[in-house]
Amino acid sequence: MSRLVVVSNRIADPRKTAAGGLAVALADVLNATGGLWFGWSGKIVDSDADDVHFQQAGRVKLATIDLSQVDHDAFYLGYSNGVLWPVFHYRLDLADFDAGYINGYRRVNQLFARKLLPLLRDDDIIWVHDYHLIPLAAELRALGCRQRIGFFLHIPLPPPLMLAAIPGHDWLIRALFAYDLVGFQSQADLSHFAGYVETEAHAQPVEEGRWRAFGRTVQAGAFPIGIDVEEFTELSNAREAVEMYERMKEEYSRRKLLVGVDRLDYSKGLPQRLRAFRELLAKYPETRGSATLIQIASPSRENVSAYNDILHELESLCGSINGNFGELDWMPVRYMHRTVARARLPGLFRASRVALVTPLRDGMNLVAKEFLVAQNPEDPGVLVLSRFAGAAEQLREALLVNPYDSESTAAAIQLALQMPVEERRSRHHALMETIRRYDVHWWCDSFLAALGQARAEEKGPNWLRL
Ligand code: ADQ
Repeated sequence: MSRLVVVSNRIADPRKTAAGGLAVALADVLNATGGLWFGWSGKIVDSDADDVHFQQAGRVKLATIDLSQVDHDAFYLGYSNGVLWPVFHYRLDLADFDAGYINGYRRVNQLFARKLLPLLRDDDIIWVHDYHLIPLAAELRALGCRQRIGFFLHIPLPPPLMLAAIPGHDWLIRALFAYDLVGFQSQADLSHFAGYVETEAHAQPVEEGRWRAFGRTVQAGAFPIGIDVEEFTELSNAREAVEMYERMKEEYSRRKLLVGVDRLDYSKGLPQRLRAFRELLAKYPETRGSATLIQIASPSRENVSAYNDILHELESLCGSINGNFGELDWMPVRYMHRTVARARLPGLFRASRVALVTPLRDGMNLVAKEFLVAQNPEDPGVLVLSRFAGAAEQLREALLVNPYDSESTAAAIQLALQMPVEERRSRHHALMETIRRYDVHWWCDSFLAALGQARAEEKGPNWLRL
């Protein structure tokens, strides 16, 4: 069995619960093959970053490099989170196309390639993750790397014309052709890829899921990411989650709880969600005094300016809803700008009648799946899910909403609050079948199986030019 090498911007010690489902899932296959996980250490150093730091986590070797301040600012804050993140989430208005960022982005990808190459063995299989590292395979190939390399994009891919707004978009997409397999979260993303390469790069579809352009052929497919159902079920039954559940049930015994758990990010549709909740209170008076929304938004990328704007907008919306609708003995919204320990999340989910997962755009959204797994199947809560989350392609029995439309979202929330237990059970049952079938192990196995079969093609050095 070939050794698996995973490359991502950040890495996690797979043995720790806080690492979450993805790290746990990758740990299984990394462990089985005595694998290597390579990424940024999270440290910024004064001088040029040179050393690779090693750590052993069970059978898995963790290898990290540091970044200089200049590289970090251009690569991470500038290009990855100031250009790719907003554009890929359809927010051209928030993108900062400062020309310098792309050079930093390329420089750090070259650094990753230079530092990774000597650690590779001939029969390794390399799996690169996410938008920070799109050109990594091209940089590795330029150094002579011949191993099989797959790429998975965790965030959405926007429609062709929106992609075309990125200066250097042709270079970026061309870089994807250095991979043997490119995976997306949804059919929508895959169709945007096909649309882009066929219209902008005049690619020829060679056969199902394969395109030829730039003198290269690449395979692409949709591999919707799942969660580790067993791990999350165990977490739900563990002491911390049970205590959390009991505490919430006692505290809110007279109310119906609605829950939102997100990173604080403009893609998550938080202001729109609060406006829909305000609409619910205004339009359905019976919800006043009885419905409480707990919104947790964990701090994220605080040194990117668009994130501060959303923070202030949220605080002001919560304040005005509580000010206008609150009573001495009832606060409609409880908003917390912090992270909840992963071990307590399932307790919060289980105590909630409704989850509001209403991003404006999301690659997948794992909170939607975690909420469902945490429910009591006999008396489950209802998922209100944005049709613009990748998860909506799979979770058809959720109440799908358009988060831009606060009136219809409010109506869906009201439906969720009133839904009889039989309907809640049957929807939950159907959703759980999908979540179990397409769990994170299915995702991992099917991606790696497809990568194993993807016809590797000679990609000689120097075919990628900026
Ligand atoms: P994220 O944008 O971070 O991930 P998401 O999938 O919702 O989004 O969450 C990932 C994990 O973070 C989940 O396990 C969730 O429980 C946890 N989490 C989120 N908010 C939290 C909070 N406030 N406190 C504690 N834990 C929190 C990116 C893409 C997604 C895609 C994932 C995986 O943007 O679309 O689903 O990668 O591919």
